[in-house]
Amino acid sequence: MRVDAVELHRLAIPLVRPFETSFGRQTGRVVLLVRVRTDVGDGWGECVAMVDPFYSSEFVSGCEDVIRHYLAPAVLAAGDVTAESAAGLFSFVVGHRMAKAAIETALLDAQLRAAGRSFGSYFGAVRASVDCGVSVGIAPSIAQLLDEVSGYVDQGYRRIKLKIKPGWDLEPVAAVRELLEPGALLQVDANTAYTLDDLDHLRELDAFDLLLIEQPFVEEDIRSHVALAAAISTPVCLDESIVTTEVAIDAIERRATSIINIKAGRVGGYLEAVRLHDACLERNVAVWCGGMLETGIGRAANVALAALPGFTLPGDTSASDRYFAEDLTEPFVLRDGTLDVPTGAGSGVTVRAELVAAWAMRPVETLLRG
Ligand code: NPQ
Ligand code: MG
Repeated sequence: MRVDAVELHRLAIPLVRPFETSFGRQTGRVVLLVRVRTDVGDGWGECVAMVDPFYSSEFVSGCEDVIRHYLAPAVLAAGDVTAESAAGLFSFVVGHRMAKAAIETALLDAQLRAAGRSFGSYFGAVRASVDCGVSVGIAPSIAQLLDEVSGYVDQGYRRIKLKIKPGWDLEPVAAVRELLEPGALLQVDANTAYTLDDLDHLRELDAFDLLLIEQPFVEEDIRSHVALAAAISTPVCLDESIVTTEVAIDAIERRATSIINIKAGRVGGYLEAVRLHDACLERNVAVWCGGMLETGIGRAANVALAALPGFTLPGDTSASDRYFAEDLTEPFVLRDGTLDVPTGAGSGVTVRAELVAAWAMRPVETLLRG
């Protein structure tokens, strides 16, 4: 297809409740959307970067700049573009995977809409619905945490993930484990808040029969994850560290991780996410689909990805109302702890133009051909 324009939309969307992690407290979601306008129709992509570089080095303004000055000009200058050719077109830019993923996803949406094919069909989905978990932020008190978790259990979520940090770990985990039914799926995510000096402390989590502990140490520190995995019985799962399929294979072979959180944005797009899934499946490493507080645009693609055969654990693919009172698309609604994989062409969801306009932080920036 020929890309005639790339649009950058920066939106601010209210959250139903603040979301606190070891790296900070979010009260709203600032999100960058990319729309491509092509000779076969339009496509949308959602950039998962946060407004600040706290989860990863990427952030909204950086992504906008990279798309504006490098990625969009590359796509606009190329005669014939496909989602499959995007990674090659972008390879002259080092890193910036979240920015690359957003524009590649927009291209894939346009291309599949034109072909009448869904993301799920294209990725290789084997399920019509996916098991959903929920990520629960650090709360002001244990009582408030239990209140929030009870609400999610009542809604039917099939797995609870607690955000932890030093000073908020054993106590909340013990309290939630006690609250849940025997055998309920429970896991924790540290977002890099610990160091290997905390090894003896982290070993105490073994008492709670957790599914996994996610990313205790910094992104680049594979060695400490190897040491922890050898010293505790709780499986170690990497999130932030996994930036490509090759890095994942290295981490698996070194036994730094035995379960992987797949986020398409973090690895440069859904095509790479499918490759990563395939590499894990081949090595018998269970994977699950992460979440980045996506609107319905990104959520639709995540749910389609989570329908692949290797996604054997419930993901952070929560319902729209976990984060937003109103979603940018038709809402994703939990049914018996699952979300349906969209079947319509492309992402299968429709972007609500009135909300894109209402939540816009600035005028749309349109990058044109020639
Ligand atoms: C994780 N997500 O798995 C991330 C962290 C995270 C659902 O736990 C704005 C944008 C706020 C992205 C807060 C979940 C965010 C964000 C947390 C990502 O580590
Ligand atoms: Mg995580």
